Amino acid sequence: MSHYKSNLRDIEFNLFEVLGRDEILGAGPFGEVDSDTAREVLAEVDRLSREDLAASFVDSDRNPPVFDAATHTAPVGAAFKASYDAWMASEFWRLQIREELGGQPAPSTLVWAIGELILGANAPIWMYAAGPSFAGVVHANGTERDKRIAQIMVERQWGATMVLTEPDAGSDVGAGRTKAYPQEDGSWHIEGVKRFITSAESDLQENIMHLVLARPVGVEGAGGPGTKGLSLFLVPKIHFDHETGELTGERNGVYVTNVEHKMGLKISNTCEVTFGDPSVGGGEPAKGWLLGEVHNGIAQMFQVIENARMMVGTKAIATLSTGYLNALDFAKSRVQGADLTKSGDKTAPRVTITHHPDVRRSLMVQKSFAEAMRALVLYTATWQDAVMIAEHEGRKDELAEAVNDLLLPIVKGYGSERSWVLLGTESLQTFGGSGFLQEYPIEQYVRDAKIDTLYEGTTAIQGQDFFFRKIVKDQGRALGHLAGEISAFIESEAGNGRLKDERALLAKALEDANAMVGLMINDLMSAEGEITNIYKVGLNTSRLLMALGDVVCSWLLLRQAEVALQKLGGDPGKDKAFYEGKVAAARFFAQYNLPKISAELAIAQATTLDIMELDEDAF
Ligand code: ST9
Ligand code: FAD
Repeated sequence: MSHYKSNLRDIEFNLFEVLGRDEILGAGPFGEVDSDTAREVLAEVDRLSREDLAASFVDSDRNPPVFDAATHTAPVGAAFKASYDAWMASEFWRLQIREELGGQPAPSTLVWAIGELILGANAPIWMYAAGPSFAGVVHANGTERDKRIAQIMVERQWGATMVLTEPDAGSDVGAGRTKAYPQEDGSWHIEGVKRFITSAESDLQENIMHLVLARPVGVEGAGGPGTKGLSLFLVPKIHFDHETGELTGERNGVYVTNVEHKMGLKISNTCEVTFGDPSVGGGEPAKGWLLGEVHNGIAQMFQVIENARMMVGTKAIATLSTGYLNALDFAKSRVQGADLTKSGDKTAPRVTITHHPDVRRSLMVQKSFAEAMRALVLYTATWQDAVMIAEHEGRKDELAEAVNDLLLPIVKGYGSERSWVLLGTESLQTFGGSGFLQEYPIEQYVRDAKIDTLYEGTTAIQGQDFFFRKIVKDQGRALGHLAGEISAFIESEAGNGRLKDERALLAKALEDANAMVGLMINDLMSAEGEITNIYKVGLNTSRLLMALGDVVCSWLLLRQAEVALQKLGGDPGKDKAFYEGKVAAARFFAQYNLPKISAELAIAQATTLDIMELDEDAF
């Protein structure tokens, strides 16, 4: 048995009993993937994840790749390679790929359901295997030349990277200094050093395509300051024939010059990459090709980033889910202490720790958050399904695009923060001292999940993106729509009287969260007169992200409870305990989390500029 404990029953409950995905499967853009196929795929990916992919999880941590500075290589090791090969051989990765690139498109909801299984079992497999998905962005934005390159990337299953970060340009991508010089043959020479680049080296693929942000030099109308002056270049590790895809064997001047030693996720190579340095490798120039022959790098890169932010949130949530299920198993068998009602009797029988109120509280915290955030991922993906269906029908679903955009920082920022914290404070804690040991997977989960609050934009960046871009710039349209859906649920008879108290809690929480948005918009407007008032907004952006995350998650769980109550009213058969668990989790989440939003509002209302005015020496 591997470390990974999946929850396929809950995934299927979301997809088919709550989100009605049967209705879109087997039709429109998803003609080749009907409901039965989707269920078969889920069952097989579930097995594959628990067995073949999870098999190398521990070895990948204990035997991480070793960087060889002489050859600029960092091979991943046989155990991980076997897991990676098993995933690629399954061909299920094609469900994320456009048809014209050899894919068999499935709804995003199914893709992220599968994503949870892979990411929970062994996340770096998904990352190293992302080359064909990157090819989708190359294809969508490319010239005929680039479209052919995209096909080659899929046909030959190359790896790919997203190359933004530099030593002095992390959150502030626009501070990047890597340059691109135009060449007479239409190519570009890239010069600079990037750092922290995921999957920039391994022995898993014959070639790696780097998608690099660099600032063009000497080109009118391009290369200015900030992110808008960045362009996106396709820079292969090894040169190849752009028609046939055959490697020429000629090395491009892009070399990995270091691989970081990390707290976790060690098999995922995090690389310093040096471009066009005459003293590195064979001193070759780093040749690149401008994607789409247009200088629109940051917007093109954000197509990758949006997908990667969804991936990071899903990874974190998947880890919390398996963390919880491991903790639950342990708690059911660990005998310690007497039942609290018999604590005065020193001869009372010892009980399993699931009998202790504080352990029950902790298990329900884990269960309710893991299931709420799974619902959040899959609900977000329903908006992506709508975007895909609209595209297929030759229209644009602007509402679906905007609501998806609004939800992404919640998936990434809220999802990673809640998961990382709960894995430590609850899942690991359930094991007592044993949780600290490498004998159990939780300590690795904690180490592997911490990165999720950091990369793809830290939580602070997610909070700012959420408020300034997804609420203010959008003029509150997507938020208004979402709040409208939640209000409709509150005012409905959902639960037939049995969710009345929880709907009242949700109503108050929504009101408080709306008041927080209003307060921050007032602070923002007042900054036109007194610029430092914008600090008040900045002091509350992460708070708002977390508060609205709680509201949305509670609403999604209560929707699930409504469905579960209906099922319990009939003959639930063997699913009785499952549905009772759904109702219990929804009630618990609302009762234990929503009242705290009033306190968060009070804190936001009391925001002053005190800490902004404090001298740095006083910290
Ligand atoms: C990283 C990788 O950390 C970690 C794991 C890698 C694993 C890789 C493998 C898996 C990936 C799979 C991907 C496959 C791809 C498949 C695709 C399939 C379809 N939304 O506000 P402004 C744009 S990588 C959309 O002025 P600043 C927009 O064009 C490193 N677009 O920003 C905008 O123009 P406009 C990750 C957005 O002040 C323009 O940017 N690093 C969004 O100049 C300028 O916007 C980070 O994430 C958005 N939310 O720059 C950096 N936001 O307004 C974090 C901006 O005209 N830092 N744009 O539309 C930030 O995000 C900063 O806020 C900043 C600020 C850089 C955007
Ligand atoms: P900084 O930007 O220096 O941030 C330091 C702290 O200051 C953070 O707490 C941050 O929230 C805060 N902060 C910074 N600016 C602001 C602000 N304006 N407002 C409020 N708070 C702020 N990058 C790639 O391009 N490609 C990759 O494949 C990739 N993979 C990675 C893999 C790993 C394992 C790691 C560790 C990083 C990876 N990154 C990658 C880089 C990653 O995206 C950055 O580390 C991240 O964006 C943060 O940048 P930074 O580390 O420079 O921190």
